[in-house]
Amino acid sequence: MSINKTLGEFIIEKQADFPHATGELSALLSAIKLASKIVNREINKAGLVDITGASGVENIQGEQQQKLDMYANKIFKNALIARGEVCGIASEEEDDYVFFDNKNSRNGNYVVLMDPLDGSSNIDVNVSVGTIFSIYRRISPTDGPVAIEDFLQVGRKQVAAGYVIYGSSTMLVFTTGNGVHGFTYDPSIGVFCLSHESLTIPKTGKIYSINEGNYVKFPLGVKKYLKYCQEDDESTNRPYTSRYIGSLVADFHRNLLKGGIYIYPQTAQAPFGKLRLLYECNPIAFLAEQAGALATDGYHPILDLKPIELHQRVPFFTGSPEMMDTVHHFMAKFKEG
Ligand code: AHM
Ligand code: MG
Repeated sequence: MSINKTLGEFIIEKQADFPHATGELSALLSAIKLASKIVNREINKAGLVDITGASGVENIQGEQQQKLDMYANKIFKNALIARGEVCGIASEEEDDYVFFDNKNSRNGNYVVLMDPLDGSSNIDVNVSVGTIFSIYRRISPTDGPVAIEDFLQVGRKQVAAGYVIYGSSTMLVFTTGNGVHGFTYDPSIGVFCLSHESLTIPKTGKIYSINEGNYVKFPLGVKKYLKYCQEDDESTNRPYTSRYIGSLVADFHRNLLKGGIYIYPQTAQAPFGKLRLLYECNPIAFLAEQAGALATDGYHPILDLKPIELHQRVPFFTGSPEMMDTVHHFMAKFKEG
């Protein structure tokens, strides 16, 4: 039996490739690794103990927080506070950004933005969920408090990003701007092992992922593209297959491995779509581009959008480059308004 490199070993080995190789980013990634193991343990108990279901609390966006949303937020926050490299976080589950105003953390060089448990409404029915994280270097002076500008940096400034998928197996997939690498968790020894080095998305695929229940509200370009996906054409492998889990991390992960496209578009009722630019789209877009995929709002690269507020939403299109070229063609041709 071969023994794979562990995530810890990989991080140390690649430390010199990191944009600022002081060891701080390695320590920060270790904190994320630890928190994800704890969250994984709790998710695995869902159904046995009273940790599923709504907490009775709404987040700032008016959505019901699940008990596990709040638990995961606390675990990731505590793991990051404990290390000292991170001076503050912004989270889908927090109303505002949080300054880690303690001796250990306040001078930290990094901020972390996260969706601690994405797709959490899937937990009650034992479907995959994920954690998404995004790491930036702080731009405010280290002798003062962290500032909103630290969190509203353009996505291209990310120094690392990744996700944990709590699925049939648990995986941590991340990039520091030198490719995308995936590690599968071996629960028997409590270690993430390198299983998918230098992941690249197939240039095209057969899968489209979108919540088709919203079809009548979609922009014309998306409707036309969906019809294109469903038409017969042997030369382009159509009709495509529709696959939608409703858990961004799981839908993206499958498409990354198999080739495909994921779309969460704007509608007349939700002109910016549903997904959050800072906690979901930017980190996934960084991974996507590093894996040879594209990620846009239907027109512009996600990583070039200048954020204007923490909980900002944005239409999200990501996937195999040839499929993305085609959807861009439809979006431009049938642009409304
Ligand atoms: P959440 O952050 O509240 O869990 O919502 C994000 C999730 C994504 O994981 C998923 O892609 C999307 O919401 C599904 O939304 P819908 O049920 O509208 O298709
Ligand atoms: Mg989410």
